[in-house]
Amino acid sequence: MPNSTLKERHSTIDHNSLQNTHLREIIDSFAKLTKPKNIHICDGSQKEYNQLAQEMVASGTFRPVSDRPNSYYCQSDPSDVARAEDRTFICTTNQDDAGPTNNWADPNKMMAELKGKFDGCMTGRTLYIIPFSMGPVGSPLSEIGIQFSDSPYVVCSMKIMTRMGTDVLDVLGTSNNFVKCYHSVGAPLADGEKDVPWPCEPNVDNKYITHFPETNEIWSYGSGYGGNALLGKKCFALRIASAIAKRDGWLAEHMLILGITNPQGVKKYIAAAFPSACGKTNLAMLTPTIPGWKVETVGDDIAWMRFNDKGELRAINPEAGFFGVAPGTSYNSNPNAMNSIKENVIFTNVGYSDEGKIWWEGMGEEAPKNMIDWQNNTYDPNSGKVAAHANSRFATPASQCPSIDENWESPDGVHISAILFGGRRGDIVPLVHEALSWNHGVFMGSAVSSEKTAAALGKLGEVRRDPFAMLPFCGYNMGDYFKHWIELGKKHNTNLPKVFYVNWFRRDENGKFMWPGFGDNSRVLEWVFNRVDGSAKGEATPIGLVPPKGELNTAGLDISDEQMEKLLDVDKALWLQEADAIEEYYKQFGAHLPSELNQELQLLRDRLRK
Ligand code: GTP
Ligand code: SPV
Ligand code: MN
Repeated sequence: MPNSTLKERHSTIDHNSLQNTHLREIIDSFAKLTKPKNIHICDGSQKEYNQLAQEMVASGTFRPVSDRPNSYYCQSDPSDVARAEDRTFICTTNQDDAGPTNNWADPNKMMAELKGKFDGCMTGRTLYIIPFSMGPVGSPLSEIGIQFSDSPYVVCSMKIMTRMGTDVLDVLGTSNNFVKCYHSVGAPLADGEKDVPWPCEPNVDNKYITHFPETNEIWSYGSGYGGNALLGKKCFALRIASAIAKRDGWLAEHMLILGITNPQGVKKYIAAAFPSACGKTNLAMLTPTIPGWKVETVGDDIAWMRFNDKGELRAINPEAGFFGVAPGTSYNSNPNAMNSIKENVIFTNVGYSDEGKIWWEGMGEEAPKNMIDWQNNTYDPNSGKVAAHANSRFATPASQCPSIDENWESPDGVHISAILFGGRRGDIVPLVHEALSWNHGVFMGSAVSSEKTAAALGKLGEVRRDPFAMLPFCGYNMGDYFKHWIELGKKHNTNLPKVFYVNWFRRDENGKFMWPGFGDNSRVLEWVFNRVDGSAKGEATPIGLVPPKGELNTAGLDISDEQMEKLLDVDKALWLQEADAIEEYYKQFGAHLPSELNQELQLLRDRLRK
C-alpha cells in the first residue's frame, strides 16, 4: 500500500510510521473517503491538549473560564444539545438481533448511506486519530478503541473522559482488536470559508449514530455533542460493549459504582442503574447526612461487571472522567462534584459572565450581573429563559473528585454487593423496595419506568419504560439481554448481589417531591447496606421488601411518620394496573422474553391479589 501523502499537523507521530498495519490501512481508506486537509495522531499529552484548546480559543469555539485554571466554556449549536435517540441505529444482519426497542438498519444499506455522507465531509478540516482505552491502560478488563474525528472539541473531551494517547498504541501493538469509531461533525469547509464556533449538521434527520456490533464499528455523523460524539462513552462502552459482553459472559451497564463504609469501618460496593439525568452522578458522589457513614466514588455512569472465580460480581468504571449534568449541581446538593470542577474542565451550554465565570440554574450562587446564556444571548433574569440548557454539562477528570475511591482504577474491579434500579416516577413506586430473588430483581430491572429528561432530544416528562436504564444503550435484542441477566444469575448463584428499586422522585398531592434526596439518600443506602449484612429485616409487601417502621433512619430529618408511610406505600390496585401495563409492554419481545419474567409477573399478581 502506498504511503499516504497527507500532511501531519503538528502531531508528534507520523501516521506512516505506525507499526499497526490495520490502523494504517483504515487511516488511509478513511482519509481517502473524508478528504481532510491535515491529519493528526493524538499523543494524549497535556501539551497537545493545551495547543488544541488555544486554537479553539482563537477560533471562538472555546472561551477561557477565568476562575478555574485550564478550563473552557463552549456553546453548542442549538440543534445539538443532547443525544439523538431517533437517529441512533443498531445495524445487524438480522433485524431480530437488534430487537424491538432499537432502531434497526440493514448494515449494507446503512454503510452505503454513510459512505455518501462521509464522502468529502472533512474537507478543509483536520482528521484527528484518537487512540483510547476504556478501563485502565493494559488492564485485562479494558478494551481499546480508535476514534477518528474532525472535532478538536471531541479530542479534548476524550482526553478527559478516557485514557487517551500513545501508551494505548503501545498496548495495542499490531493487534486488530480495537473498536473502530468513525466520527465527523458533518460540516465540510470550502476553501476560504470561515468556520463557525460549533460546526455540525443542524438538521437532526441528517445525523447518524450508527453501530455495527458484528464488526465492532461505530459511525457517527453530524453531531459534536456528548454521547453522540464522544464515542468511547455510550456508543462503545454501552452499545458495542453490551453486545461483546453478551457473547463473552459479562455485563456492560449504565450504572454508577460507589463504595459505602459504615461507622464500624465495614465497606461494601453498590452499583445503580438510573436512566439519563435521574441521579447517578449525584448518588455516586453523595455526602451522607447520617453521622459516621462514608460514600466514595468509583464511577458515575458506566459499569463493566463480571463474575470472578469466587463467584463475586466485580465492577470497573471504564471511563476516566465525569460528563455531568450542570444545572442543579451546587455545594449544597453535590459538593464533591463542585470540588471536582475547579480546574481542567470543559463546560458546555451553561451561562458565561463578562468576567469569564460560568453559571447555571441551581448552582446556589446569585446569577452574575452581565451574562450570556447558552445560546449566546444576553441573559435576562426576568425573561423566564434559562441561562444554562437543562442538559448542559461539565467534563472533568475523575481523579480530581475528592470522593474518588482508592480502588477506582483497580484492575480487578470492586466487589458489588447490591444493585439498585430506579427512575423518576411521581407516583406508585415507593422510596425503596427489595427484590425477593435474583429473577425478581431482573423483573424489576426489566420494568424500570421513568419520566423522559433533557438528556435526549424529544418530549420531556412522558413516562416510558427504560429497562435497566439501557433502553437507548443496549446494542442487541432487549429480550436476549433480559435472558443474559437471568442466565448469569443461574450460573453464579452462590454469591449474588441483592437487588433493590429506589425512587427519589415520588410527589405529594401538590406535586412536591416528598423525599429530600441527595445527601439524604444515604439513609436508603444505609438500609440497603444493613439488608446486605443481615442487620435489617425488611417487611414483606406484594412488590418486595420495604423498611418497616423504624428501620429507615430518619433521625434529624424533618419528615412525619405519615409522610414516610406515603413514601413507602404500596397501592395494590395501582400495582395491579402496573402489572397489566408490564404485560402489555412485554408483548413486543415475543419469544425473546425469558419465561422467568412471565413467571415473576404472575407471582407479583398472585401476591397483589392475596
Ligand atoms: P446522566 O449523566 O444523564 O446519565 O445523568 P445522571 O443519572 O448522572 O443524573 P444526575 O446525577 O446528573 O442528576 C440529574 C438531575 O437530577 C439533576 O438536575 C439533579 O439535581 C437531579 N437529582 C439528582 N439526585 C436527586 C435526588 O435525590 N432528588 C431530586 N429531587 N433530584 C435529584
Ligand atoms: C446520558 O445521557 O446518559 C449521559 C450523557 O450520560 S451522554 O454522554 O450525552 O450520553
Ligand atoms: Mn448517562
